[in-house]
Amino acid sequence: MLNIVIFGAPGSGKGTQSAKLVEKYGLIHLSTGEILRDEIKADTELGKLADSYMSKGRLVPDAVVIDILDNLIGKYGDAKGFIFDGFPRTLAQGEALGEMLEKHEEDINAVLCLEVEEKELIDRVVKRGRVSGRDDDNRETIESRLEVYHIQTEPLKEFYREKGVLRNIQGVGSIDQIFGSIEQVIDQIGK
Ligand code: B4P
Repeated sequence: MLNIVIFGAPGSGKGTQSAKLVEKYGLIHLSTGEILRDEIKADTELGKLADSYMSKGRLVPDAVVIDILDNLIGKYGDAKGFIFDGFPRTLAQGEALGEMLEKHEEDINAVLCLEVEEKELIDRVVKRGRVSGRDDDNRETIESRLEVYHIQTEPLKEFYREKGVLRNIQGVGSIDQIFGSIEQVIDQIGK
């Protein structure tokens, strides 16, 4: 299996590059953001809980997202591999992902860290907010999402650097240029 984590601040292009990875490598795309937004749309109990955090730019509790992922990984036993998009977002989620994959004798092959400066992130998310209808795509919420990212999510870079799987990707440029850098990393893994 080829297991990739696509990592970066909100608006760094994780969802955008994941779509290209699915097309080229046939991996299963697991986006916790998308899964939670679907629950909100369907007005489920989980959706109501998620919305109370997401609309404020906060993270949904670890136990909730870990449980969702654990169930999904088990369902795709014959997959070529996974793209974990927006998960893990805390050290506890990072530890949990390692344990989930270990149960299936799998591991993370690469963590692709999309590097984009803060001003560009804010511009992208505010621009997306004009068409996405997402409650969390506005200037005020993006500022708290970025703060949450720096405090709760960024420590994962060191966690994965120590494991030797972190790969920095320049996340500014055309979508195809960025994908070209990602392809190079995957070719080096040689899976
Ligand atoms: P996500 O859905 O993961 O939202 P994101 O970080 O904003 O998305 P992404 O980086 O994928 O941006 P995109 O490609 O669309 O999470 C939303 C919320 O869900 C979180 O804030 C949290 O509350 C909750 N959540 C999700 N996972 C969780 C977890 N594991 N634990 C707890 N809570 C969780 O790109 C952004 C924009 O930039 C797009 O409009 C795109 O068109 C544009 N763009 C992309 N690449 C570009 C490029 N190269 N140049 C110019 N524009 C580009």
